[in-house]
Amino acid sequence: MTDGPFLIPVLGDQLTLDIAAMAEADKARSVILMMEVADETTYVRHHKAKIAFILSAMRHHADRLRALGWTVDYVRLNDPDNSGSFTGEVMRAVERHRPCAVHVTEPGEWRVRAMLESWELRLDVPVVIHEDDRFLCTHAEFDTWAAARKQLRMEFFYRDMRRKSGLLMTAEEKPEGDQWNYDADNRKPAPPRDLLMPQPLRFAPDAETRDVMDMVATRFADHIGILDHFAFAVTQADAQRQQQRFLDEALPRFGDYQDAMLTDEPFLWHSILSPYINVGLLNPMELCRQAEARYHAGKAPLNAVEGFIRQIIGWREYVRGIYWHEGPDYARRNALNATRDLPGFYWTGDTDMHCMAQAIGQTIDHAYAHHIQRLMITGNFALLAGVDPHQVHIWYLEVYADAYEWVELPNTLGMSQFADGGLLGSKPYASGGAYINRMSDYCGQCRYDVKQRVGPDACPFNALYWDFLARNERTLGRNVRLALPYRNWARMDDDTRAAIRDQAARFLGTLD
Ligand code: FAD
Ligand code: DLZ
Ligand code: SF4
Repeated sequence: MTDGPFLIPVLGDQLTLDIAAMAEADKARSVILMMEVADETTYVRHHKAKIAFILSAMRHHADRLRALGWTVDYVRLNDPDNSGSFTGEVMRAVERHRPCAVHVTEPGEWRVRAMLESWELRLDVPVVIHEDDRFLCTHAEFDTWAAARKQLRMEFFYRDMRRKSGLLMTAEEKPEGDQWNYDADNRKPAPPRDLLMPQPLRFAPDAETRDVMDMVATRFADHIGILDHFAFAVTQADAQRQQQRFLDEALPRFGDYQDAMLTDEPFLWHSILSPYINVGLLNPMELCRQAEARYHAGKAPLNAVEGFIRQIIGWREYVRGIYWHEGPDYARRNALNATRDLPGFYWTGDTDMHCMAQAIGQTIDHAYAHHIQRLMITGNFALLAGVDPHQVHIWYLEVYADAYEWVELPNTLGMSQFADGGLLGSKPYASGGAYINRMSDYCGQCRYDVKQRVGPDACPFNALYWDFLARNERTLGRNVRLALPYRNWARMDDDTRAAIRDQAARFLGTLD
């Protein structure tokens, strides 16, 4: 043990001033290490805007820490001696600073966790890994909750989180409004176009962000996405401005139009806060408390506020719990044995299916799509087409600015692709064109006819939906929640069924 400083590595999604490893640290005796490294920028081929957002937010965070009196050792991606990995950079920093110990906050994925756990042996310095306390539910609490149950349903987990946080709970410990969940009120279809729609704030890139964008444009030219529309906040202050914008202008209608989709309207009444929450610029509990205050002040209805809070203390906490509970092999599950390659148009948006072109096009433009586009458009199509869920997982991890494995993987592999065999959802999120037509204005602008199942103009989602059920009857046929569609399939005559399957086969043939 030396009498050197404490070395505190802060990773790119740990941009919170009081991140666990720093909470007890003494500024005068600590060196914060921040590392832009090739491994992290290329372990998947992230969208250009995702890389630019994270690196610029890291640089701004380092500036803020320095202004607050911390010593920050910041390694840039293009530094000539950059070793390219967290481990290599921590080893170099240990040489530079001769620390007495390394304190780090646990990372957000198994891959990086394995790295951190190897450090003590490799560095010959004590390494303390602190639990990330930015979540409401600890790993131990989730494991205890899961151990006591046969089925790990989000709804019951969520109720526990409501009780634990006190959010939307009455003095009698009852749910506000006497109901836990107002989802049934949150399924309004696409709204009229003349309804005033709140657009998210756009933040003009400053000189530092422009530098990062130039570097990203050159170094990651072959990654998906464009930087032309880059307008993310890269500081806590700006992220808080977008939080305020959401609470003031979008939250009141968030519930009503949560599942709606409109052509050329990527954002609707969504918050566009996930990139900021996930890197640590925004505090999710603080955000929930502010949303709750809007309800009590009569500024937003209960269905909106409950729906929003459920996404954060329900879904977000729940998928994180599942990710760590299920272990690193979760990423390899493939309950429906789906093996098709992801079609090339997922990288270009070049398809006649208007719904897919819209969801993928805005993903390329903004590194953003809202939940129902991810689940019921791009996810649904991959599920129906039988795409290898691991390839689908990698795509989602690459293309969204908010994508980190702990949150992306259970959403993709579990919720969207049913590859965990129903751990997350009691039935697959599979649908034909009728659902998309009900919730959006897409079909009216499509070259396909959503009402047709077969023929050259038939909406591909229709035949693919029935083909998916037929193909997976052995695995899904006894699922009570699919009893009705399987009965409808059985009622069709042989010729109709053969024509639908033939239609699906011909369409799938065009994807190969
Ligand atoms: P809003 O609609 O405004 O929701 C508010 C907040 O709730 C979000 O910012 C987010 O923090 C949280 N939230 C909502 N739904 C979920 C959910 N299912 N899981 C976790 N948190 C949720 N979210 C990510 O943060 N990262 C991902 O990599 C990611 N991958 C996804 C992949 C698939 C296939 C699907 C179906 C969903 C995925 N989600 C992911 C969840 C959700 O789609 C995004 O959180 C949401 O679209 C982000 O946009 P927003 O901030 O406008 O969300
Ligand atoms: C996603 C990402 C990228 C693109 N680049 C970096 C980086 O250069 N340095 C860094 O510290 N973090 C980066 N990240 C986020 C990390 O991948 C993330 O912190 C780990 O996945 C652990 O959760
Ligand atoms: Fe999508 Fe089918 Fe509607 Fe076209 S008709 S937008 S492919 S659901």
